[in-house]
Amino acid sequence: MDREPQRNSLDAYWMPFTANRQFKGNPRLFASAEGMYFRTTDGRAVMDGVSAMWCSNAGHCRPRITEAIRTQAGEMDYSPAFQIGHAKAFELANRLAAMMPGGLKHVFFTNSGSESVETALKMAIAYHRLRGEGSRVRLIGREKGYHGVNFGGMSVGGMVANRKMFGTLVAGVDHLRHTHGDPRNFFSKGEPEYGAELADDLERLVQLHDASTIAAVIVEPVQGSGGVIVPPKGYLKRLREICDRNGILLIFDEVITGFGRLGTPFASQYFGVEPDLVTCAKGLTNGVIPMGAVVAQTKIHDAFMQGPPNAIEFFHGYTYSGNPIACAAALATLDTYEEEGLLTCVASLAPYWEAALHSLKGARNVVDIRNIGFMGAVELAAGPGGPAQRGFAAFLKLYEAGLLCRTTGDSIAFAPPLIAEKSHIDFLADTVGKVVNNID
Ligand code: PXG
Repeated sequence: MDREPQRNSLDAYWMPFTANRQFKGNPRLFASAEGMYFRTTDGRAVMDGVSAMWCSNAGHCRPRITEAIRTQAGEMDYSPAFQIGHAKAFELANRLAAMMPGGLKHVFFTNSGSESVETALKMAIAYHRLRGEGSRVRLIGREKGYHGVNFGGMSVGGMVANRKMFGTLVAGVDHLRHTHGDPRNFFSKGEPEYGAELADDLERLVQLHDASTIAAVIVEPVQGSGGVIVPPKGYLKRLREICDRNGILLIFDEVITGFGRLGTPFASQYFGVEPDLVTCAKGLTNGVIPMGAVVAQTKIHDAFMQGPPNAIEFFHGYTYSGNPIACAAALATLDTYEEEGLLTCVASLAPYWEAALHSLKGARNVVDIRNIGFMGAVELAAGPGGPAQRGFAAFLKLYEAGLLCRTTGDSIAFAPPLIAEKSHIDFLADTVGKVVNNID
């Protein structure tokens, strides 16, 4: 049954990353979802242009996943995460490791992208210490990066609004410059030409601090929340080389880019760059049940496996690490991806997606368009009311027009479910064109 909360009952729920007062004055409520569409409480269909929040990669209410959750809930609802195991957690770890390149073979479960990031940062620092390089404690992130909202991720993150209210953050963190905004790269299709040398910022930080103090660099292979910022050609390879030369671990935060978003299982395969640690979440369970994971290179895992056999090797974990219902959902999600070829299908439709998005060049106030795989952003010039006003207006008008997107500042971001067909892409581009042309 669809239930619409009374106006006067909206107050208690303090909504995350939401303009609460605006929302509560004019609520947007979804009641159900299927495939490419949500349905609102007043019965309108809204096409999902952003996999809900970059997570519903296989589309909504996929029967296999729903059924797996139902069955698991009836069979074993919960099992302790520490010192006890259950079969599905091991099966899932094996399946996930098999999807990864090279030596990324060991999986640690979390419940979100934010927790995956904290876990990876802790692994990196502890790894160096275990190898007798305890001075390597510095962490390097990147401007405009998003690594979740916990203290470590917030500290290495580079989105100003997410950081400025929360004090001094974690000490010993530095940032590479972001790669956005070179006018020569505006309207690039896929990876932009210019800016690989921005990776050399890491060399400068090595000069400044000395390599012996730096534990790890964390980057999103493609910055998602920052507004779909695609790395310049050669940038990630260069970062890898600098890390290698200086004994610094490279962490890819694949919370958004994982699970087929670029037409390969992970972005690491797309760019041909193998990191030391990969963080993921979202698409791991198709967004249905909270779950994340960190996948570590064997050398990192093995460095922990020392000391007396009864000793706990890594003092870290969550009550819900490897939760049985989450594992069941993830296994059914991976089955769905495999059966339908969803981890690679984007490769064939990406050119169509690219052309559709770039057809919006010339629409009102559009100053840049970026795309890669099934990700894309249409950036509008800031309006007279200041930054982000026009972006938010676009979000609201697109929603009214039956299309869900996300906005960051004045960039409208898209990441359709991987099941999207040409007709969905056409609707998306058509709707964006009409809406944007009607925003002052
Ligand atoms: N890393 C990356 C790269 C992310 O994109 C997180 C970590 C944190 O994940 P959790 O599960 O803790 O939220 C994210 C999350 C948006 C948007 O539209 C992006 C995220 C979440 C919600 C909205 O930009 N990314």
